[in-house]
Amino acid sequence: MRRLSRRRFLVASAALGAVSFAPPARAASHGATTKITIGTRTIEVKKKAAKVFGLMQPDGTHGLIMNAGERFRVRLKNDAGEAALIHWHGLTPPNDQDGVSGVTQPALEPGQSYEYDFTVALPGTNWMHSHHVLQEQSLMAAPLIVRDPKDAARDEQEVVILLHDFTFEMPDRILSALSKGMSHDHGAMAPAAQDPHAGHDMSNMDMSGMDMPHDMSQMNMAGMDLNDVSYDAFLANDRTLDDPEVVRVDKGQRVRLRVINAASATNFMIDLGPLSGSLTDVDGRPIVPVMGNRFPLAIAQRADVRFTLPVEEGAWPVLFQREGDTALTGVVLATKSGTIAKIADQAHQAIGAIDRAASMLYEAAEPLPERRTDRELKIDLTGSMMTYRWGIAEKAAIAHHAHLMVQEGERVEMMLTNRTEMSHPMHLHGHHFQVVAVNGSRVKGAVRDTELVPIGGSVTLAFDAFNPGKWMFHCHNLYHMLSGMMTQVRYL
Ligand SMILES: [Cu+2]
Repeated sequence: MRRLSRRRFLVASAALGAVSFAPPARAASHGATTKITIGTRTIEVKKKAAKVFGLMQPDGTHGLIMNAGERFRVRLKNDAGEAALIHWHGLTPPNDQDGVSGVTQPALEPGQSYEYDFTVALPGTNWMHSHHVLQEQSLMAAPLIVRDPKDAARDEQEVVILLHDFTFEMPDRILSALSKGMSHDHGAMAPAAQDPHAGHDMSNMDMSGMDMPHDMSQMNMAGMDLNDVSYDAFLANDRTLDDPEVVRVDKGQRVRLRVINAASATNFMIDLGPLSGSLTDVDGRPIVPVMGNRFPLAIAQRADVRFTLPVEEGAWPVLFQREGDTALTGVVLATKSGTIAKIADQAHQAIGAIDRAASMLYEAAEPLPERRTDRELKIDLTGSMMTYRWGIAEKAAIAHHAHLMVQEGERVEMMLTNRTEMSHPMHLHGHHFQVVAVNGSRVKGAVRDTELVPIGGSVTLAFDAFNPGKWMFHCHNLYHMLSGMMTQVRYL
């Protein structure tokens, strides 16, 4: 999106209200149609105005909160001023309501609307986001919370946190720089003197002062690449730690965090600081709870973390640290007279790869039923930073980029082997899968919809083919996806 001048910001602000991340007191009433408008809005990032997208209800609610068992009745209107389409990440709708432009529906042209109507059986912390060009990078994403009606009886304060990586750069320039700059062999690359975004020389590691889309500071010398893109800020509910959201809580309050990693290309580590909590759900599905104060959260994944606050006045930051970096974002939970200290937006120490954390060994609380596997797909994740061409290759496939074929009613297992030097958060639309093997060892892993396949590792995902259609299966790093790491699971 374009950078706005201060003057334009003031004009735009007059017309646009701030969105609200606070959950409404009650979920949308059963059966009513909810209007969601794809629009633009202006936020302030590090004291500069930024025009970004939003997914707003008429009352300013960002995204949607509903109850499991209700129908998802939404009228989606496009007022973004450009073609757009929204995917309901974590829901399992009929294929033609999945919101993937060019695959399940044409993108909405400006001024057009679509109606969606299907039953949502399962509760979960989900989200909605553009599945059209690079709009997700410009914050076309919002929470989609499906509450379990049984949880209404819990005395628990819900705190929804949507994370983003933010850049003032145009996303299409980032993508073109990544593909252009990396389109040479390692040794043959020369820095493009005229355009700092056009390319860079891997042999010259001193990038200080240059605004590089490919963040060389994140390169690990061991050949492991944790971050591709330089960002200007990391946002929690649209704000940085210079001016974080302060969530008012009571002493001794029970809290449920619903954390959504809506970043385009950034994995985070959740850091509860002195608090410790119980991770109860990943991608909206329950696991055998894991206690801790640091939990990894890959791109597009969600985490529900529950804890009880101390019985005293105070303020507790909930922080998110960028993988391979010191950068932090977060919100502050504070009692009425809790003193809120200034929080630095950089940690003392960088963290390493989050794919080395134990997330692959979570255990499903509601596993898939036991049954024999009908179809095994052996799939390589391919590509490199050098060429910036990424791919998904099934070993048995005749043609490169062939779709993955399944038959309705089958239990399918996809064994993903990562042949690249980056981890990849792989997302299957329309289904939940279970992690059933890690590096060849069988596990009773989490049921979820996005799994981080580690560098040099393999992960096997099982799912039941109950939902016919053409379903996207892709890396949720936006730049990897648009550089080839996407295919479809198609029903024969
Ligand atoms: Cu990827």
